[in-house]
Formats: sequence, C-alpha cells, structure tokens
Amino acid sequence: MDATIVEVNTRILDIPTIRPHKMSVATMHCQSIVLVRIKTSDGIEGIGEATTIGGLNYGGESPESIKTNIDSYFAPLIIGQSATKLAALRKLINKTIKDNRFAKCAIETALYDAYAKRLGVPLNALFGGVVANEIGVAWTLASGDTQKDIAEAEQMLATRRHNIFKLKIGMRSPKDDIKHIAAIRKAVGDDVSIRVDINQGWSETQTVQNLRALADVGVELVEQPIHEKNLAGLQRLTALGIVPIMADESLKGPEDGFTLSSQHCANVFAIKIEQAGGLQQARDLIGIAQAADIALYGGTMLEGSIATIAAAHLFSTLNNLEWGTELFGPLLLKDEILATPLDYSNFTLKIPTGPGLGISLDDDKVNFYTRK
Ligand code: MUC
Ligand code: MG
Repeated sequence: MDATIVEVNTRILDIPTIRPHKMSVATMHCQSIVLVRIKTSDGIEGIGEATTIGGLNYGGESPESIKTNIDSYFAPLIIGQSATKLAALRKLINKTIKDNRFAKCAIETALYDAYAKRLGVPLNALFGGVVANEIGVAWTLASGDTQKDIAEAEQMLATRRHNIFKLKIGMRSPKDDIKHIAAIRKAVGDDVSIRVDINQGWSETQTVQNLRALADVGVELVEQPIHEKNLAGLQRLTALGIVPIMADESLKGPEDGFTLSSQHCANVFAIKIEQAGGLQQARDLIGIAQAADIALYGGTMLEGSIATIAAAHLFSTLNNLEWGTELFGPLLLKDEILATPLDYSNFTLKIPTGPGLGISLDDDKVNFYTRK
C-alpha cells in the first residue's frame, strides 16, 4: 500500500473572467491558477490548485511566488517521501517551510486527491464522509454597476443557479453603497438572501454609522467591514448585535480562530482552505468554531474547479453549514479546464462521488491556458 512521491509539477494558467470583478481591494479581469500535479510511485496522480485575489492585492502570496516556492522548496522536500503518511508530510512541511499557506494548501490537496484515489474513495471519506450530497452556493455581485448587478441577479434566480447574493461594497461612499443595496433588494424581493463584503474598506466609525442602515435594507450578514488587525473593533461591532458580523481576512488559520472566538470578534467564520493552509487546518479551524458556537460559511479565494471542489468535499462533511458557501469561483471564469464541469444546479453544487476529488482535467484546455 505504500507509495512514494516521484514528481511535483506546477504551472500557472491564466483564465479570463466573464466580467470585471470589482472589490474594494482589487478589480480582477483574469484569474491565475497555480496547478499542482503530484505523481506517486504506484502511478497515481493527485491534483491541487492555488489562486490569489488580484496578484498580491489580498495577501502575501502571488501565483508566481506560489509556483516558485513549490518548485524550489516544497518539491525537493517531499520527493522521495511516503505519499501515504499525510500527517507526517504535513509535519515535515510545516517544520521546514514557514507561512506559504496557499502553496501548502495546493500541495496538500494534491496529496489528499492521490491518497483517496489510491483507496478508491471520494476525498470527503477522509473527513468522515458526506452529510450533504449538495451544498448551497452564493453568487457575488461585483460588476461595479447597480443595473448590471440587478440583471445578473435576475438571471441567476431565473436559471435557479443562485438565490443568495453577496454584494461587494466599500468602493463607493457608504451612502451610495446603501442606495446600491436598496435598489438590488427592491429588484430581487424579500425572499432572497443579501449579504455584503466590505473587504476591510470601512473604518470602525463608518461601520457603526451604517450598520443600522444595512439592516434596514435587509442585509443579513456583514463580512469583514474593518481592517483585519482591528480585532477589538470587530468585537465591538459584533457586540452591537445589529447585523451578524463575519470574519474573513482576520481569519488565517486555527490560531486566529482561537483568538477571534475567545475574544467574541465574530458571529460567523468564513472558512477558506487556502487561508487556513490546507484542508486539515481548515477542519481544525472548523472545530474551534463549532466548539465556540460560531456559525460556519464556506468561503472562496475565487478558485477554479480544483480547489473549489476540494473545499466542497470538506464542507459536505459538516453537520451544520449554516450560511452555505460561496464556492462559485469556476462560474466566474470564461472557460472550464475540467473534462466534465462541476454540477451547479438548483441553487447548489453537487459533491462528486468518484475517487479522490472526483474530477479530471481537460489537458487541451490546461495546455491552452498555461502561461508561456
Ligand atoms: C472575499 O473576500 O471573500 C470571495 C468572493 C468574492 O467575490 O471575493 C472573494 C474574496
Ligand atoms: Mg471576504
């Protein structure tokens, strides 16, 4: 049953987005995917993926740094090691390589994929198996234009793709943001869930001034309104109890989860496998949230199909994913690199049942989008 790692291969794929994606931190026209393929001595290949948001706009890793660091540090470290001792590999990697959570996540995803393929089980089986065969998926309205956002939301509702919308705000003045949200709320009606993500774009004072107005236009959840380091501010905003507060950028892994939960800095945690440093650390973070009675939300770094489905496998094993997910990343891209696209229908994403991630790459598409 043992097998060793024989090859670690990386490349960057640049895939255009269907429209500019405008956030307070960056406007994206294209997503750069670091594709990681790990081959093992028994002929199995596992795949993993890392993406960032707007190059270095969101955090300290870029697609280029992820590729370079995997090629220069991760690959020489893990080639020749057992591919079946995932905990020992994680220990070795974390002891030798500091930070680089996104690169660690891509490597670990490929290792889990290969391991589950070897066992002939879906990846979720390694985390206890599915509780839900399909999970709800929000869509982010971020065209930068109210009328375009309304048309997009109406199309998503009509095609039964999404009935939960996250609005990116924090670029305009708060007053204009409230008008923007109110117009979208009026168009989609009261039964649709609207949340906002400010991506640290407001000060604490601006947030205090505007939380009531957000509640009045029917915003159900406010994501990371203020700077990620202002934990005392997040605690004060959560204590106001006007709209639930979700931590995103403040939450990089289990240690942050412990700090935020013990200091009551959020009602909801956005769990992202890349931000957490991989599937297992994301699971550890989830455990902290569960113990602290903090609600869970499945976040995204606007990943393509590989990391998206890896996260979906993990989230499918949870008892209570109260706020659903935003695993819509592949749908923001103009093209698909899988032989069979992920199944988004009836407002949900279906969890594949085949071995490993349960997906396979379209090699022609992968080659076409590979950065030369
Ligand atoms: C973020 O901050 O949550 C998730 C959805 C989206 O549109 O942007 C990302 C990042
Ligand atoms: Mg966010």
